[in-house]
Amino acid sequence: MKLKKEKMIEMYRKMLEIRHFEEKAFELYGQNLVPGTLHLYAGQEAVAVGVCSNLRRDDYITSTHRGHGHCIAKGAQLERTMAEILGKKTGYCKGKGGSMHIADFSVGMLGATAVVGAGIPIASGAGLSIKLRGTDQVVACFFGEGASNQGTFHEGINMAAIWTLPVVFVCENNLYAMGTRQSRVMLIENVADRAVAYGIPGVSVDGNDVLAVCEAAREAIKRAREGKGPTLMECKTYRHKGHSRFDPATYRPKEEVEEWLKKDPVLRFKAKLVETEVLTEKEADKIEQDVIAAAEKATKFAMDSPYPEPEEALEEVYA
Ligand SMILES: Cc1ncc(C[n+]2csc(CCOP(=O)(O)OP(=O)(O)O)c2C)c(N)n1
Repeated sequence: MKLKKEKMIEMYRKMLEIRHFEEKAFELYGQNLVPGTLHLYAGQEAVAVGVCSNLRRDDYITSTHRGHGHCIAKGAQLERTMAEILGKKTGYCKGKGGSMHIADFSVGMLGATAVVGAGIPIASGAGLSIKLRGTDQVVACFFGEGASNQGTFHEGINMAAIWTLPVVFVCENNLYAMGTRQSRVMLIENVADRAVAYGIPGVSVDGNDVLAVCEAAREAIKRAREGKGPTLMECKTYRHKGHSRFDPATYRPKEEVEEWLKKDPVLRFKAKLVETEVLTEKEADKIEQDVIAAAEKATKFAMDSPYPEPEEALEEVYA
């Protein structure tokens, strides 16, 4: 696949944005400034960016409890995303959603959800709405391999398959659902193999290679946009940190963690861009410095923003 230089640089910038944004959020969590918890996305950036780089602004995504990376990849602003994580009034959901329930309809981000697997039927519902309205939008639905053992996976994908809905189901297989290793709860290695049960294509890719993810997603999204129905795409990846902020992840062998850290998707893409002379080392570093400054600016915006007033607690809350 031949991508334009500008496109690859943009993808690199987005991956860095997610990484550095999260490092700031992690720091703020340590200072007790983040209400609730925070599920880190570091290590999985190539999935969100590889998929979303093929999407239009009016396409949709659904996300998980690990939601801010998807949100940023789909085009959400760092400022309002950070404000939401800090529970501030200027956040996308006026501080009422936090990291696990963040949504930004203006960029087609239909929402993160704390309920594992809950985004899958929502994605199929959005796909049905596209079909009924007769537009050529598509939906990318992100979820983990743990979620693929939920009933919603079967129901949501089967429905999308029989109704030929324009949905790309993106399983981020990071090997662990909290502390449970995939091999303890699944007898198959590739979640993508489950596609055969629904009569749809299944594809498994290196989820730490943003170009591989981008290429596989491009095919699947093209297929969906042309009205040919859903694809189940599995991206093999790894989270660098524990399940959520305070999980030391001692259930993972040290050697395994070290092996995966060597495959860091951000560093790998940087090396590729330098090696193929898309960027010089110096240009790549300049982009990173700019992104660090943007993450600092977003943090300042969020810190300076007010909390919602107590009397606003029930406003705009659906019941
Ligand atoms: C329906 C439901 N069951 C259990 C939980 C508790 N829980 C939160 S995250 C998680 C693991 C999810 O694993 P996976 O889908 O692989 O996503 P990952 O965390 O690896 O990104 C579990 C079991 C939940 N939030 N919702």
